[in-house]
Amino acid sequence: MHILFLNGPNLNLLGQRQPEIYGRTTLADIELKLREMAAKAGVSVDFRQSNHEGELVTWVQEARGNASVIVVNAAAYTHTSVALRDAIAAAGVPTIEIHLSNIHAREEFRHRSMIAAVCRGQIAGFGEQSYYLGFQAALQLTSP
Ligand code: CA2
Repeated sequence: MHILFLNGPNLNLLGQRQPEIYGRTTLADIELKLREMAAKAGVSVDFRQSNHEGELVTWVQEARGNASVIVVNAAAYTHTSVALRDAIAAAGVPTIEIHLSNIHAREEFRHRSMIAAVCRGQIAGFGEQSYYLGFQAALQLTSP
């Protein structure tokens, strides 16, 4: 079983800017912890970040036949990207949407997710734990 984690724009700044909103943990810290969890569970993970919408779309396309589940924090593209939504819908790979913050408790423009309707579910508001809950959900989706 292979789980693909995708991270959208500016998440490379995690832990370095705006800690009052997004915490002090870096994306590298989260990746390390996920790799430990994956090793214990006997699954493989790929963990990627891009500031470019097209690159994220390409990675979703390439997941078809290669990943069992996608866990995605699309960051700002969550609220804008029809391209990402179409790619997720076309890939046919079960996809879990995650967010560090509770997007529904923030500015109105963050309440709408363009990708929610083509994802299996959404986890939002638990800080870095959203990633670990996303991992657990991915395991559940593929267990018989
Ligand atoms: O809560 C989340 O995980 C978000 O996906 C994060 C996005 C935001 O646009 C979404 O509405 C919700 C922002 C990611 C940028 O992360 C930063 C981290 C540190 C410093 C600056 C940006």
